[in-house]
Amino acid sequence: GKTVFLKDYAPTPYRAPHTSLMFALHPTRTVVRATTLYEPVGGGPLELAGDGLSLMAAELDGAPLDESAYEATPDRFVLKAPPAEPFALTLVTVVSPDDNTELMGLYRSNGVYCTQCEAEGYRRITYAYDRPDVLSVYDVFVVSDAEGEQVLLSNGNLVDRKVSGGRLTAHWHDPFPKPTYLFALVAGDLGAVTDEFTTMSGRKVELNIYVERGKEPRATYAMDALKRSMVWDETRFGREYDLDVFNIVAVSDFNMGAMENKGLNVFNDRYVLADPDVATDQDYAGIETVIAHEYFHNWTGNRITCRDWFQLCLKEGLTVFRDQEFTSDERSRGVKRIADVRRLRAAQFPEDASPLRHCVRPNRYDEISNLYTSTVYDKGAELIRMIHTMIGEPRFRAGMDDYFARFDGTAATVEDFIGCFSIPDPGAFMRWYEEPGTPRVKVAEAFKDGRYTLELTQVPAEGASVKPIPVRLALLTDTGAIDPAKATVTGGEIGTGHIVLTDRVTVTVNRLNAAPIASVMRGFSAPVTIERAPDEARDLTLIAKDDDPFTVWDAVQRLALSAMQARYDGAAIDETPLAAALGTLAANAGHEPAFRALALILPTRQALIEAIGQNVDPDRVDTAHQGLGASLGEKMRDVLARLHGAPLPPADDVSADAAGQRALRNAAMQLLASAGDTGRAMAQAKNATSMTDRLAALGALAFTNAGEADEALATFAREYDHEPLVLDKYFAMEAMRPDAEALDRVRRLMEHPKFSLKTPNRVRSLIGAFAQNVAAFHRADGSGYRLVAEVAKSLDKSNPQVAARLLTSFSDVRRFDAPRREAAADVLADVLQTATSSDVVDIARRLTAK
Ligand code: B3K
Ligand code: ZN
Repeated sequence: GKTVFLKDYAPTPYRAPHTSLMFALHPTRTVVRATTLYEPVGGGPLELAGDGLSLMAAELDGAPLDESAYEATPDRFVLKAPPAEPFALTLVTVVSPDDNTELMGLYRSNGVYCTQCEAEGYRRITYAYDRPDVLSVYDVFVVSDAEGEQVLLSNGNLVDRKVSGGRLTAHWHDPFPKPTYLFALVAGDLGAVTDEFTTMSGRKVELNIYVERGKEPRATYAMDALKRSMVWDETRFGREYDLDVFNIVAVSDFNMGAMENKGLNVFNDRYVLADPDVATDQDYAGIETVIAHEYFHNWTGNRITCRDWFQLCLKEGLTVFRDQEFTSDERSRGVKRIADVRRLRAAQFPEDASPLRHCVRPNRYDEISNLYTSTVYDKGAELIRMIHTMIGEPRFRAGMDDYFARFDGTAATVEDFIGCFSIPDPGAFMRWYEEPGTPRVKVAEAFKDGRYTLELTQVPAEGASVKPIPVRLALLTDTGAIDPAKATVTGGEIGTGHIVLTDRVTVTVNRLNAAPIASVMRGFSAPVTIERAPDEARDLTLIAKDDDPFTVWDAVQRLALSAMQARYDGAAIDETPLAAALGTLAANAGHEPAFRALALILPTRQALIEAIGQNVDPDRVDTAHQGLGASLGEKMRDVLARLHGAPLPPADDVSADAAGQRALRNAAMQLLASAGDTGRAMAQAKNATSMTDRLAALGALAFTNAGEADEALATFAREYDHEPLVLDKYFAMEAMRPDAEALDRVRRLMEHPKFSLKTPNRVRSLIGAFAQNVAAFHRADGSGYRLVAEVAKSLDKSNPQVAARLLTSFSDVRRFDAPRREAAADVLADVLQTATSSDVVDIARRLTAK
């Protein structure tokens, strides 16, 4: 691969206003006849991208091209001297879907033909300007000679479907110009759930979700989520769907979650299929989110796309923000915010501090597939959220309306987007996009002679500059929050409900009887680390009195994390006050069950590792984590037992409320199991009526190393041997068990008849989960590193994207001690030396760079 730089961006010398594709489908010899209309803008040679292609024929305006007129290699097609007037270039290529193990371009999953083109998969189908700023109207003819009922799909509206000469042809027309990465085709024998939606202007849209035959009943929740997404985008953003039909197809072999191809979304089936027997509440929530996310891309991504891949966050960060808002409106805003912060802290903050760190809008890349990161998606969404916080919903909505009005039908940039919003200092705000790293905000407080001062200081990440940080703040007293009008603020811009911090802000309040309690960064108003002197009394007060779900939860996290860290340091502190506060919070029926459940979940091992910072001993991390669980479980035994004894909602009630009730019961069960009370988990593992409860019970046994775990898991595996998505849960749980056998167990499971390196879901569930098992992956002898590297090396040949993703687990090795760092460095050096894919080489190179 070659490094691509943002500064080198230049438009193409030809436009491609129309593309006509004809696919004669065949498992190993699919013939693709592509006719593209090119219009000169600048002129000169027409240089198109390919990837492993073989050209069968080339025609210009319908006449065969002389071989001297062009140059064709697997990776490139050049028409040396194109006509000065618009011309039609026809290129015929042959591809083999069955041999496509990379799952990019045209491949088959369980016998179903499907495509994945983002970011650069289209060039594995035919030669093209395979870049997002070249927009084309497509006509696609899908031809199949297979027997039986064949579903033949592409983007847009169906023009015609007919049988002639024993062959079935479907003609699709997509009137909306789109880049190659949004092209899709699906063909095969599939079942469907069908519904209808009437848009706000009264147009009827046919909705179909295609799944493996027999699994149709499992697609009804996805359909419901789709219709709610369509309503929400109309209400919240005024955005209406624009084609006559919206199709979703679920496939079992897919590199990521799902893909927003225009009018034809293709999904990893784990984000479509659900019923309470096989899917957990978390799975339902995941389906709702991903269905919404891909649907929302129709406007943010498809109608307005990206000028180049450096602008990826323009569609991804914005669309994540939109799906977060959807979930907040549909479920609980407070709970959703906490869930998103957990994810950001667990994935993005570590990434932003690792050798893989990059800007939300990077200015260079070696392999675009490796830029689909938590930084682009989740931090990208945080940047949008800060704009929203700073200008408020009405002005945010006006900015979005302006963005849609001005850029519909174009390929835009981050600057185009930012220019639509009336933020105070857009130039300063752009630094959030252009500099990596997590800023820190230091909080210092003083109280003397009735005068309270709060000082906020920004400490930029290494090498980065000061940025505008919206800080939502409340000063709590016994008689309520202090009226902001009574406070004096210096050094920062005051907005509605927030202060914009640049270098330093001081908030002063006079004539007070006692120091207020500062609730800082309410709603997690910016993606920063908050640095505050430890103060147990303050955090206990916040837990008891604050009314912002995030700051309450964060106070719990702070106390639990310092207790855990004290254990790690061998200096356990008195955990009674924390247990008491947590018990009261968890039992408080005035809070939503889902929120109380989140409060009962201990900070992750990852959080402890980050807090320790360097020379981490993974075994002590495990001991500290389990020790705190045992201690809190013991101290809160009565409350927890009552919570676990609460009435169970019906298994088929998958609403957010019911899910919250189950989550609370199960969080209580988990802590009780940590304290040695595994009896209830055993009973629940046997008698559970939902997968949520079943899996929670198994987890309580497995994650506390209960003696009963082996047998309970074996029973589970036998029972669900024919349910791939459940088997994935089984593999993941075995891989995550924090006992000494984890590595051997994973090696054994790699020989399991149902394990396969060909299915990304399976690889992620066994090997990806193993890499999250702190003590096992970071074994002192390096055997955990070798296992993951071995798998990555073998996937480097067959599916480089999945291989590269696995390798990113190595990015926090630098937190561990020298022998581990050296063991990992050896393993990575070997990977770098033997790897052939640009995906793996790029990650290995960055991880080993000095
Ligand atoms: N846009 C796709 C991700 C494509 C990843 C390509 N390697 C899914 C999404 O973000 O909606
Ligand atoms: Zn997306």
